[in-house]
Amino acid sequence: MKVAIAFGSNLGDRRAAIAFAAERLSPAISGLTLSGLIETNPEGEGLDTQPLYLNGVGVGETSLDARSLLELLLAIEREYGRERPYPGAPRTIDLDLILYGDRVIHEPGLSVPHPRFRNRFFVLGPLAEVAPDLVDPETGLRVGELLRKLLQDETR
Ligand code: PH2
Ligand code: MG
Ligand code: MG
Repeated sequence: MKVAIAFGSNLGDRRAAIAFAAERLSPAISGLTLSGLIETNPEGEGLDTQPLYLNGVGVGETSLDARSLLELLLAIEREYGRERPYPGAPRTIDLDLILYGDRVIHEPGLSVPHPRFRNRFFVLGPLAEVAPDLVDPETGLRVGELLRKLLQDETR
């Protein structure tokens, strides 16, 4: 299955954290292609005083099922020592499953497509760089189109 995973870090050595995660993921995701990394303002209620994020997206093929892939993402976060003192806290590494092929899954703890990815430049920007033609199964739109829409909405 073709998958897209978002990487984010806004605490500690951000670049090293993302490199570590990509390294750990690569055995499970063949042909893992990592986008360029962009520095972004923290988005979300009350998060605007936090340090800047470094964000990127990786795409590739996996034979893991969605739940196993999610477990792997959480295991890598734990291995890197991510702490979760409160929701939205600054984090050394955040790995989010954005797309799992054309599958739509909304279960406790596992939601793909990621419910907010269409509104997040820090996901769509890097994703459009490495996989502009991936289709969002919930809207039928390609990633490139979603990005164009987001940018249009923001400049209106
Ligand atoms: N992640 C969040 C909340 N806000 N903002 C940016 N710029 N980048 C992120 O990765 C991010 C965020 C929740 O995971
Ligand atoms: Mg996140
Ligand atoms: Mg997360």
